[in-house]
Amino acid sequence: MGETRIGKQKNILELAQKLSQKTKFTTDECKSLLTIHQRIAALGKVDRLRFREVLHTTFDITDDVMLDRVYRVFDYSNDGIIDETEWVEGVSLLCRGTADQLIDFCYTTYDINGDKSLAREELHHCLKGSLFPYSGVLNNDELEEGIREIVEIAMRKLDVDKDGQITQSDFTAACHSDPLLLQSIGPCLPPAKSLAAFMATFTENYRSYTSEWNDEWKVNMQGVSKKHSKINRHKKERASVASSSLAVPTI
Ligand SMILES: [Ca+2]
Ligand SMILES: [Ca+2]
Repeated sequence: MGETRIGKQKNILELAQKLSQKTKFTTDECKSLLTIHQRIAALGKVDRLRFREVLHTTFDITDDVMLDRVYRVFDYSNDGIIDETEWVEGVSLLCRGTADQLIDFCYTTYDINGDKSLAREELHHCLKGSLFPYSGVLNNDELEEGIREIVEIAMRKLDVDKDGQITQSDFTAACHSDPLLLQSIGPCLPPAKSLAAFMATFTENYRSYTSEWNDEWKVNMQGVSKKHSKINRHKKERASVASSSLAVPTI
C-alpha cells in the first residue's frame, strides 16, 4: 500500500513538473490543482455534468448555455472527460491568461462549429441563455424577438469589417477597443471575485477582486504598463516566481 501511495505521489510530482512548463503555474501550484482534480474525480468521473457543477459552484458561471460551451472548450481532446491536463491548462488560462488568451478563449467558446467564424445562428444559441430569467415573464414570441434584437446589436458591435460574419480578427479588434465586449456573446469567464476566492485556496499569487482588477485588465488590453498599482506588484512577483521556477517560457 505504502509503495503504491509513494508511486502515486511520484506520478503527481512528475505531471506537476510537466504542467508547470506548459502553464502559468509553478510545480507546487500544479500539484495543488492536481489534488483538487483528484478530489473532484474521487466522486465520479469528471464528465459534462460533474464539470458543469464545478464551473457553477467554483467559478460562478451560471448561464446554462455557457456552462456547456466552457466544458467543451476545456475538453479539447473531445473524449467527454476533463482529465488532469485539461483541468490544469484550462484553469491556468482562466486564472492567468493574458488579454489575448482570454479573447481567444471567449471566441472559441462562442464558435460552436469551430470554423473560426461566428454566424448569427451561433450568436443566437449563445445569447439565448441571457433571456432565460425572463422566460416566465415574456412569451415565446417576445423571447425570440428579444434574442434576435440582441444578436443584431452584437453583430453591429463585433462585425468590425461589416462582411456579415464575425471573424476572430473582428472579435479581437472589437475587444481591444472595448474590453466590455469580451463577454458580450455570453458570460463564459468566472467573475474576478470567484476567481480570487478559488486561487486563494492554492496560491498566494492571485488577483485581488477589488475594482483594481478590472482596471488592470483594461490596461493590459491596451498594452499599457501600469507600474504603480499594488496589483502590478503582485504580477511582478508572480512573474519572478514563474521565471525562476519554469525552464520553458509559459504560454
Ligand atoms: Ca478530455
Ligand atoms: Ca462558427
